[in-house]
Amino acid sequence: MILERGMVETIAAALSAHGLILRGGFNFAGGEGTPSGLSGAAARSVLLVGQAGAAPWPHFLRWLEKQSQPIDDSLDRWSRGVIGAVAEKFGARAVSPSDRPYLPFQQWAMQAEGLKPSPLGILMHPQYGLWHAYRGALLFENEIALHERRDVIHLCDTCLEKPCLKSCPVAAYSADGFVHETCLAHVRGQNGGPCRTGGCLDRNACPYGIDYRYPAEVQAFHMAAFAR
Ligand code: B12
Repeated sequence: MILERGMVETIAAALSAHGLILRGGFNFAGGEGTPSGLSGAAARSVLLVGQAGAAPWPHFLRWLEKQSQPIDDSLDRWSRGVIGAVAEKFGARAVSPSDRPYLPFQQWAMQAEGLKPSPLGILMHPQYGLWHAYRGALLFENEIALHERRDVIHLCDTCLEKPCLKSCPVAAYSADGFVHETCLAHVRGQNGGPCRTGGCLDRNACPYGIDYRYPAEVQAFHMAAFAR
């Protein structure tokens, strides 16, 4: 049985009630590395769930305010709850970017939306720039009827200045990749205040997707989780 487009649209509507969006999907070619679906058999397709800008943030905060005790990994917990409920309704298995062993979310996103990595490792989106993320995925044991994927302009190819590689005081991102320890030591240290309160300076230096840039409060939340 094929998962019809109408069903995909219904799933998208259910997610949008929480500020989440469908980030495309694809049918697995099969073979090694194919994750399992709800019954344990190999999944035939995946729909990625994520966010553009900080759209889920007010929904998440409303949920957080109702919790009687502090919650570890609260955004993950909220995402698992919301996406898990949608998965249950539509007969899918929900997975999270934080599940271990890590699932290849960025590779899936490249396949689903035709995105490519920016010099920071974060995928560059033609509209959202670097201000988007993945909160989960729905794995189905049916194939999905999907629109043909359109070619996507990779904005980093036309960006000559590359301010994203020039704004970090400790050059944690360079042509050689991301040096996690250097970034972490700086963010946690005496001079890391601007990163802690306003987010990664390199990411904020990107000229694309400005309208989707996460507010400082949201960036501080993610940075605190990163630096914990
Ligand atoms: C482990 C991890 C990290 C580690 C990377 C350590 C390492 N060198 O491997 C650390 C802790 C450094 C990290 C940091 C960040 N991460 Co991270 N991370 C992950 C995670 C959970 C697993 C990656 C993985 O191993 N996947 C398994 C492999 C098989 O899958 P893959 O698709 O092939 O993985 C690719 C990525 O790992 C990528 N990669 C390797 N190193 C790094 C480093 C960075 C900074 C990024 C963004 C990607 C990246 O290259 C792989 C090859 O394609 C993913 C979620 C996921 N499940 O993929 C998020 C993920 C890649 N991270 C993400 C983000 C946004 C970040 C941050 C920029 C922001 C944040 N969350 O705080 C920070 C950077 C800090 C800063 N300066 O702001 C997003 C990227 C979204 C996007 N738009 O592309 C993801 C997809 C999580 C999400 N919920 O959306 N991350």
